[in-house]
Amino acid sequence: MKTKITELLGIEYPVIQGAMAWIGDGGLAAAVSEAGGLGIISGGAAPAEYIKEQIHRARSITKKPIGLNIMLLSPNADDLAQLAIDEKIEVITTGAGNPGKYMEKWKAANIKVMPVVASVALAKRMERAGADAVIAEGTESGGHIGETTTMALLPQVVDAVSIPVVGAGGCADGRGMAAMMMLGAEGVQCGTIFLSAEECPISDKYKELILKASDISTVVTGRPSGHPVRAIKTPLARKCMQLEKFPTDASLEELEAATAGALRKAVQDGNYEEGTFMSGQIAGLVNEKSNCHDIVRKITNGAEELLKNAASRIG
Ligand code: TUI
Repeated sequence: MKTKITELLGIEYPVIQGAMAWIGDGGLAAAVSEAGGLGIISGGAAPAEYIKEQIHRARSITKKPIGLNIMLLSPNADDLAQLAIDEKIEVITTGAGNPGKYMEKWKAANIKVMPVVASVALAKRMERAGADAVIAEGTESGGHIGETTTMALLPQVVDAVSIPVVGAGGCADGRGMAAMMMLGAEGVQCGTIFLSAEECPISDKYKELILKASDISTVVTGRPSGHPVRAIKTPLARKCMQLEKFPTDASLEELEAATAGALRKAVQDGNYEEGTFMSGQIAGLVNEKSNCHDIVRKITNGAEELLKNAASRIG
């Protein structure tokens, strides 16, 4: 499948694995890249030394391009920004902020840069700053999110910039990919579907919650703190919802204490009571265990068939 994104990144299928903190390690990223998509090692809040190990791990598994996501709220963002250059990472994606201050040195190092944006304004700013593409991420996504849906955001970003746009938020199969391409996307970024991959290093409990999820299983918490996060409705998410109803200094402090380290508790320990199990709204469509190769093929084959036969829908 050839699009502006496969050409730009030198990959076979325009399917990018969404960054997932504590989850997107060298093993998962290498499996997605080896399948012909683009695997993304997820910096999260991890120290540079750990991420360097994951890059080396991925390089030992695949010769194909690998991406690194830099979560801009991380205290280690500066270190990871330099690590990507030192380790000759092919592609950088960013999240949760504006990576403008790093753009010049990344471009000088010949790295392809694709910031994740949740608004038209940031997409335009990123194009002016020299981004090679943008990833327009709708509020259907898991983790830290913006306010606008993929259906509304994607075509508006496509109209606002001249660089290629990748769609994200709500895509787990060929229908989602075909829909995003009809809205003008040159590729898709998927996170939640990769939680069902055997190469994905999450606890059994996390996997079970995703496979059992329905259309209404996720909730958004964290709005009062300015960092809304979508995750499965578990005991901790319910507690956050309760505390957020009447935000006070004391309840916000309690929230911060309860959510600190909660993603790690979900990913590594499978702690149902105290974990934050980040997930997109499309989890209801993720019903079986799979692997990265089959996931990438199923999404792209499905989209290809739908797009090729699209004319017959109105015949
Ligand atoms: O970044 C993400 N998803 C994430 S980051 C993350 S780790 C985290 N956990 C708890 C709280 C905060 C972070 C988990 N999931 N997606 C990309 C994304 N970027 N979504 C929204 C944004 C965003 C929001 C505001 C980007 C820029 C922005 O404003 C920047 C500016 O200066 O205008």
